[in-house]
Amino acid sequence: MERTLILFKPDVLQRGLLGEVISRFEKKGLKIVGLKMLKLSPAVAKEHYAHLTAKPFYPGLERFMTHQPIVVMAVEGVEAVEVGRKLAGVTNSRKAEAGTIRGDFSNSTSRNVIHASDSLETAGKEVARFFRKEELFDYKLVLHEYFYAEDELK
Ligand code: FUP
Repeated sequence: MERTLILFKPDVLQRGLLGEVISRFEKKGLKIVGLKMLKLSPAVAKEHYAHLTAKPFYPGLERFMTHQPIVVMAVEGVEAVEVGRKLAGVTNSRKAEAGTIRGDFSNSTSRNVIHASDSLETAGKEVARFFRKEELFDYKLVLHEYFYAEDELK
């Protein structure tokens, strides 16, 4: 099982979409193992977007991401990182496929509703960035056996 970090950007709360977007992950069969609301600090924004701090759009991105609360969620599932990226859709929401979260709920490269970790290595760092050990829950999701076959759960 993999864990991945999903972050709901300030536009989600403002637009009243949190429940609907979280529901996409639940319906897909991903197990929520951590969930909380917080205000991103400029320092953590710079760490989270370290690969983008030199880009011309970075100051605007940091302003947007830090001006209102966000929600972070850690989910678990088979190949959860790839599944999370697929559910999210591509960065530019105008190009994101219909049926993806960005494709269905946004129309921008910046106000694009969610972030999803892009590799297993990044996911490990991002889950640890936002959650302390005791904030992550290891529990049995009874319905997992209806989402996955035995061989997939090994
Ligand atoms: P993603 O992994 O899809 O979130 O994409 P990136 O890590 O490349 O980008 C992270 C965030 O930077 C985007 F979600 C929004 C912002 N961004 C812009 O504002 N403008 C751009 O042209 C590219 C990214």
